[in-house]
Amino acid sequence: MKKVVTSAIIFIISIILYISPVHAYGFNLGVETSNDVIVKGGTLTITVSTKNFDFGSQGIDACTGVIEYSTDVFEEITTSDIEGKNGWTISYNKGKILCVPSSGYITEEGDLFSITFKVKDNAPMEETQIAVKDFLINDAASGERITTEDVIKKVSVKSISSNVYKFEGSNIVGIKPGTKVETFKSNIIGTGIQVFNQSGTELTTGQIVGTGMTMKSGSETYTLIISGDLNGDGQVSATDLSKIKQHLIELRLLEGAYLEAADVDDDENVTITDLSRIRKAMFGEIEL
Ligand SMILES: [Ca+2]
Ligand SMILES: [Ca+2]
Repeated sequence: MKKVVTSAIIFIISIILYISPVHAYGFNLGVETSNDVIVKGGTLTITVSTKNFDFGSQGIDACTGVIEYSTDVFEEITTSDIEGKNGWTISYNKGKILCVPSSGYITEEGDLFSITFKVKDNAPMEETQIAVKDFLINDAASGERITTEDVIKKVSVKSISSNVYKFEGSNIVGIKPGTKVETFKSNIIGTGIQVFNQSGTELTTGQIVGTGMTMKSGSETYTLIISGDLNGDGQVSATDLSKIKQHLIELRLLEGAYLEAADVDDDENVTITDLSRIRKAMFGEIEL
């Protein structure tokens, strides 16, 4: 009888242990880059952070990981290129990174560190990637080491860039209506910049850049997108309002650069909200 009771108790304890929820700690890595496009001789800063932070009562007190990058594209990074954030101190050697709090424990998600990469003067013009891999965080209370998925960020090496405009694939966006060609060129970092209109004629000083025009630098060609300019004259007027109306009722659909230019609120769709903003820009109530 005693044996049966003992067996029953062991069985019940086993069941309780089995169904008890075991708390699983976890986090995700966030990796933000300062640019999608990098230029030879320029810099790129990446910031690594924790997201969806779920750890024990004491928080975390150490993390480690590996930074992988192309030494064809970037100069080798050293400790002086890495800045600890939010109380983290950083040790680094040959891709291995170690983070320890300068004091106490870290109990909230946030930035861990940033790294400034220097792009080599002779970097090949191609897409490259920076990977943050094999990341482990120590849960201070339990001593459990928690891992997460690797993060890979891709950036393209080009001969040109801009602090004012954005490069999206082969498009340049963020150009304000009414921008003269000389102003546009002064906002581009690079040499040998030429701008051509939709018929292929080079623009001269004083002329205004329009949607669908192209910028050339060496062998690279980009299409200009001027927000709200749907007919390519570089201004926002009744013609552009008419164009978006025709698009919305599917009478005459906008395509390519002109479709991009119509999405003035940048939500990936052309809607009556975009029409509203183009109308307000026409009246001078807002700037696109
Ligand atoms: Ca226009
Ligand atoms: Ca839109």
